[in-house]
Amino acid sequence: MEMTLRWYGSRFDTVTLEQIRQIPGVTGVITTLYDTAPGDVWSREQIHALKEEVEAAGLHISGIESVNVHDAIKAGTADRDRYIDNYIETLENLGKEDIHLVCYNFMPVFDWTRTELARVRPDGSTVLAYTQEAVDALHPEDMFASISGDMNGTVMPGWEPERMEHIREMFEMYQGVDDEALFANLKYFLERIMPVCREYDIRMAIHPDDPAWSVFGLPRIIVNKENILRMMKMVDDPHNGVTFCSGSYGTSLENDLPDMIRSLKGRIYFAHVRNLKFHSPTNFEEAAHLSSDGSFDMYEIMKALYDIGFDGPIRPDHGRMIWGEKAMPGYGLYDRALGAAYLNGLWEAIEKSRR
Ligand SMILES: [Mn+2]
Repeated sequence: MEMTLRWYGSRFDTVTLEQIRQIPGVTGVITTLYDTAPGDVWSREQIHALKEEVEAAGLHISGIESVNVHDAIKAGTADRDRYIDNYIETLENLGKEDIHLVCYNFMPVFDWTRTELARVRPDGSTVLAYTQEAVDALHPEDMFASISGDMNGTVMPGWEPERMEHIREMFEMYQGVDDEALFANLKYFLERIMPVCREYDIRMAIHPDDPAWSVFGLPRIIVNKENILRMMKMVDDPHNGVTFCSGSYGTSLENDLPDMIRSLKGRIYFAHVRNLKFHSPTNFEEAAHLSSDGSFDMYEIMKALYDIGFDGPIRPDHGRMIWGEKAMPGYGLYDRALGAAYLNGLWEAIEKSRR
C-alpha cells in the first residue's frame, strides 16, 4: 500500500503540499480539479498543470477523488449520453497524463450527509456527526443551511452552494428512480466507460454511500456486501473496482468490515480508513483513528487489507479538528497526520509479524 493524503488544490485547501510531504511515509496525494462542475470536461492542460505542481513539491498524484458523476447520469435522464461523453473525454485526458485511479460515487443529490460539522467531544476536539433524528426533522432544502455555518469558510465536496440552490429540481429529477433503476443507470454508465478504462488502464473505484441507507427517501445502493458484490458481477471487468471506506460502510453496524474487505479481494483499488464512535445505531460521530477512541477495530481492518494483498493508495479519512486548527471540517492537517502515522504503524507491525 501507499500512504496518501487528500488535497483539494492550493486555491482551496488550508493544508499545503509542503506540509503533506513532511508527514512520515506519505508519498502521494489524492486530488481533484476542485473548481470543475460535474459534467465538465477536464482538459489535458489543467491536469498537467496540477500534476506539475504536485511533483514540484516532491510528491505525486496517486489518484483522483473525485471525478463527479452528473445527476443526469445517475437519474438516467434523456441527456445522459452527452455527460457520459464528457466523462469519457476526462478519463482519456487523465490516462494520457498517466493517472490510473479514479474514485467516484453514485449518490443522488447529496454527497455524504452529516447533521453536525463541529460536535464537541469530551477532549474539546470537534468532529462531524450524524443523528437520524436530526435528518428526520429537516426538510432537504434546509439541510445545507443547517450546516453551512460550520464550514469554516470552505466549500465542502458535494455541498457546493451552486448545486444546493437547485435541490428542489434535483429531487424532481429522481422521481421514479428506485434502487433498481439506480443500479441500471450505474450499469449503463459503467458499460459505456469501460472501453476507455481498458485502453488507458484506469481503475474506477466507487465510493460507498454515506450513511449506508436512504436519506430523504432518495435511493442508495452502495451500502453493503450484497450490493457491492452485485455491482462487481454486474460489470465484471477488473477496471470496475471499489474504494473501501471504513467510515462509510461502517455507518451501518450490520456491515462486518474485515469480512467485506476479504470478499472484495482483487477489486479494492483505494482505501479510506477511519473510525466512528457510536452512541446508538443512528447516532454516531467521527472519532480519532485509534481503535480505542471509537467503535471499530482498526487493527482488524488493516489486517484484512494486508491479507488480500492490497497494494493501492490508502488515506486517513476525516480527522477531528484539534489544536486550534481552522480548516474544512474533516480535512485539517493535524489529526489526519496523526491518522497516517497510526495506520502506518499498524501496517508495519502486521507486515513484520508475518515474516
Ligand atoms: Mn470515504
